[in-house]
Amino acid sequence: MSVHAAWLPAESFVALGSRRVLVHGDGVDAVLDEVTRACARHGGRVRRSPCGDADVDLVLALRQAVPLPVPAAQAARQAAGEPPGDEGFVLTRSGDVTVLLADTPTGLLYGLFHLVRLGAAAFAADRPTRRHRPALRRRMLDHWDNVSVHPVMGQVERGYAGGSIFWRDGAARHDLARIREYGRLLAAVGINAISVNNVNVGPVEARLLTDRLDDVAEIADVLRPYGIRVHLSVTFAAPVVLGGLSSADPRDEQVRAWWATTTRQVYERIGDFGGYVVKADSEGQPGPFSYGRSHADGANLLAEALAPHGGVVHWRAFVYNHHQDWRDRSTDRARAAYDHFVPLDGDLRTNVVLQVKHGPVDFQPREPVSPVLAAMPATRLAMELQVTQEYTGQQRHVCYLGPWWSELLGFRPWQTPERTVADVVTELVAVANVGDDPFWCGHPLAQANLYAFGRLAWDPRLDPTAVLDEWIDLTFPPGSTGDSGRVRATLHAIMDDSWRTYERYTAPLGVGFMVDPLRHHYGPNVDGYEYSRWGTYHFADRDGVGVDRTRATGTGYAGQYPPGWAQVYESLADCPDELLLFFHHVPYDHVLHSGSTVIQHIYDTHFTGVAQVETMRERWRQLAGLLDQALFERVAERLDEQVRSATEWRDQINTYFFRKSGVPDAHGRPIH
Ligand code: GCW
Repeated sequence: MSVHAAWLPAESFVALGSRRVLVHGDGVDAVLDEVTRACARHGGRVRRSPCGDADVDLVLALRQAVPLPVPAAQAARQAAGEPPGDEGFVLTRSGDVTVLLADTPTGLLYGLFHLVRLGAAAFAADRPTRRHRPALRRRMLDHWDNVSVHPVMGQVERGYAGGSIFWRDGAARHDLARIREYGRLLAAVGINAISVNNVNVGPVEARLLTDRLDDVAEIADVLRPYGIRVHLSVTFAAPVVLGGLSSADPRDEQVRAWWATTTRQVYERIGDFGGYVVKADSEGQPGPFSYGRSHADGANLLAEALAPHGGVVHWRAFVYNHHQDWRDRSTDRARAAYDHFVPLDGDLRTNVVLQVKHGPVDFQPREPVSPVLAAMPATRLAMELQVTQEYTGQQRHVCYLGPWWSELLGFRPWQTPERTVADVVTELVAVANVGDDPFWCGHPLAQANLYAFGRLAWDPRLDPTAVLDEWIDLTFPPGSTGDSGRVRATLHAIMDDSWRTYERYTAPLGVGFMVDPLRHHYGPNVDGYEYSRWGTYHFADRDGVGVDRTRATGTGYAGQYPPGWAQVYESLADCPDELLLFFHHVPYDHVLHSGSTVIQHIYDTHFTGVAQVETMRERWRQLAGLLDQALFERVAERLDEQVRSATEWRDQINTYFFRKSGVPDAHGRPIH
């Protein structure tokens, strides 16, 4: 089967491809290529200027390429004001011509994909002038792809979409056509950076930095026209592993010289290389602690090597003790990133980006926002999201994450209206969810998560339901379905609330985990991590459940927030229901704001969650015959699994808590 077109099917280019289009400026090959293909397919005509500008419907022009075609020159005068900038564009009308102006080829390409999203509306006579530019400067995907197949984690760590599009069995795949298609999809949602290998860097992967650099350069060459810069995950021990030095101590002159030389060589090969991504002193990866140095020493070492070339180091804040003793109630994994990094605020070079997971633990479907994001004003921060659905159904469950990310981005750490998380971070990074699966993501509907990530990174204030609507319209355009109105309504009914549905049938009230360690975090295992070394406990006993993270009687984690939230989370009365068990250990008969007790809430949400998944499946089945058959079947098959898995979650969680508490369900439903 050929690779699915995702949100760029040929039909989505009808409005553009049926017009007379003039492209103006140099270095705009990617734009020209899109327009040429669209026009060839839909009967339009493309011209390269200068060629006279009579009889055009659309001009796509670089502003500085003077003389501009007449409609573009007029439009430029009309739309004078703030320049679009490196990645922005202006869309306007000049007489009966639609004009797109940008300062760079990438800006023009982003504008072109905006036109595709607008469809016929881009050519409406009364279209107002609008300027567009991304809110965040870097919008990045981290691939956790291994070059060699890892004996436990496979080709892609936490990958649920087949193999890697870059690597297979220890070598580069050289499937440049596929990488190019990927570049188009990413550019269409505004993603401008990717790292091409796992943050857990094995011996083969380490060599991408040196003797395997050509493989990275090849990917960079293919993605460059799409405005995407390539980054590399490197091992902190590289000077030892690759350079033959006896140490990787950041204060050692030889180590610094090794990084400087190696980095210079990278830039000689890839002039616009983005920089390094580093997971250090985390889950077994080497780091500065081995040499008694701080993470500022470690990050600055790499930043110093990258600085002369304009590169950045993404230094991950995911540092915690993964050999914890469950008997020790004073250590709290949630505290770790703050405890390690906040004291370093101001000590990191300006080309260090501290990459902070959105929550304090590990990409759970519900966690509070990491307090690190509000505590490092002198540091460049990126928030890290997980598009790959490690803890949200592994692309076997429908779980549209747009609403969750939108909540996180809109969180107000100081409770003042002005500053949200989106205003504090300079970047958004996410763990990618694609593989060599024909539908890119295993679950065709998981494409919406990748789409939404890009769109929200471009503009965090977008309404996630509207973003989903965009995705539906592009992916299932009228010509491709039997009844696009019905398809759209059904997809909204299935997906809009699917993240909350997932939350309902999994771990309750923000307590997290309860996933099965043996099945790679898939499916329930309530005590699977309870006596482990990983620091993710729920402490359920016969009287109650939850983690006391208050200052008064618990681990003190609640005190890591600015005063307003610190108080809210500290207080049993004020703590939001959805995070109650993240912050408090409470008895089963504790009454929530919703009016329900904790135990009854657990039963109710688990019964409701499964019923909702059954309804999703039913709704999907009603689309039979209206969609591409292979896509229809793939989703149908995954919904069967979602029903099975959600039922398993419901029964295990309900039974577990019934056995612990002895409290029956108020409605007498079956609990095993
Ligand atoms: O969520 C955990 C995953 C690991 C991952 C780690 C991380 C790449 O289970 O597979 O390792 O997070 O973010 O580094």
